[in-house]
Amino acid sequence: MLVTDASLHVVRLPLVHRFQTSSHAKDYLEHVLVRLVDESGAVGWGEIASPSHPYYSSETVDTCLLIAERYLLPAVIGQRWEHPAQVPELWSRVRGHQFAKAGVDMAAWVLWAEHTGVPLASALGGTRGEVVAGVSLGIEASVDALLDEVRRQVEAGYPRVKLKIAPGWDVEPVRAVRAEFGELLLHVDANGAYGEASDELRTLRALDEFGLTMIEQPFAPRNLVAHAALQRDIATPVCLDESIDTVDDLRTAIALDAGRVVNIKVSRMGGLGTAVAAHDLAAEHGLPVWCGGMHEFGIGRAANVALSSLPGFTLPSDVSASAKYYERDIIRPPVVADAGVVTVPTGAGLGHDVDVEYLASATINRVTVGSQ
Ligand code: OSB
Ligand code: MG
Repeated sequence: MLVTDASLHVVRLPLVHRFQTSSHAKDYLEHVLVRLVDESGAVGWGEIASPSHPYYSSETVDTCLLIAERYLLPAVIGQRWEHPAQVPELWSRVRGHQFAKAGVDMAAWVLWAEHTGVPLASALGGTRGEVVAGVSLGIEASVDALLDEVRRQVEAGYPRVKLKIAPGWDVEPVRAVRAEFGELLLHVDANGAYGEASDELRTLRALDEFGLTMIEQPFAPRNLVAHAALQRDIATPVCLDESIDTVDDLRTAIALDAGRVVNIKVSRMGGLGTAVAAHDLAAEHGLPVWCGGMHEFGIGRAANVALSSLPGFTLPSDVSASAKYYERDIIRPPVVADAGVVTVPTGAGLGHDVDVEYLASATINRVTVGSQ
């Protein structure tokens, strides 16, 4: 394939429910959509799902736009490739910037899968026709408000709920949710908000008694040693998210036994090819994985569904229906979940159409890169 033209579209969608994590709160999200056009005029879309602020990773919408425009797209345009796994080699000199890379990589996979006539899931090695979705709930104003939200999601059929925690919002909400929902698959995600002071370690150890499926990213991303020490102390699996940007990070985490579950996020790992490689490595070591989300719009969400169809994704993924986040999504049909189960599309490529008219109306900035 030969990409001749590309554009970057900053799209803003309002969230149906305000989302608060240990670091920030959001009412709307802006993601950068990547449109690649090949010499025959075929189009492939990808999504850069970076948050606007550098609180989850060091990237932002602005840095992604800059890196994609100045380095990634110029590296791809005019270069012939046979398979999307070759595309990251074109920008191998660019260090880091995983979110920006992930969106361009995804567009290349979608372009190739559509051109070749295979579903994205099969192109990635997916084997499952359905994937199980879980929901991720932010920090709420009160325990009662959280219980209402959990009830709403359980009634919608989701079999797994993840709760964001932070110092001061941890044991009490978890105890309350566990008391009302004894059987629910429940896990917590701290986004690195805990330190190694003895009171914070005590709190994390106290979470061991609630039968959680995992405690996700309690400590700072590079602090693998603290994760390994906590994992030695508790029976609940520690899950790594922000700590794993590359397959090498995963090898290090496995060597240190720093976690017994891996959250594989396409965005954080720089693309679909790396996510598949991480899945394969985890499977070799018997580590269960699940696909994490970044509140993706439909394009990134559909790619997460495709990835989650690989056999090692044995835990529910963050691929809840578009409607949990957005009144109207930019793909048709939107991603839908039936009793917490999402059907993997069987059509070529993404398996959804991009709603270009709605996308245009929600676009706040557009940059063109290419030969014309
Ligand atoms: O840590 O998984 C996270 C959203 C933004 C930043 C970090 C995270 C999240 C989520 C989103 O939990 C879950 C989803 O997309 O459904
Ligand atoms: Mg997380």
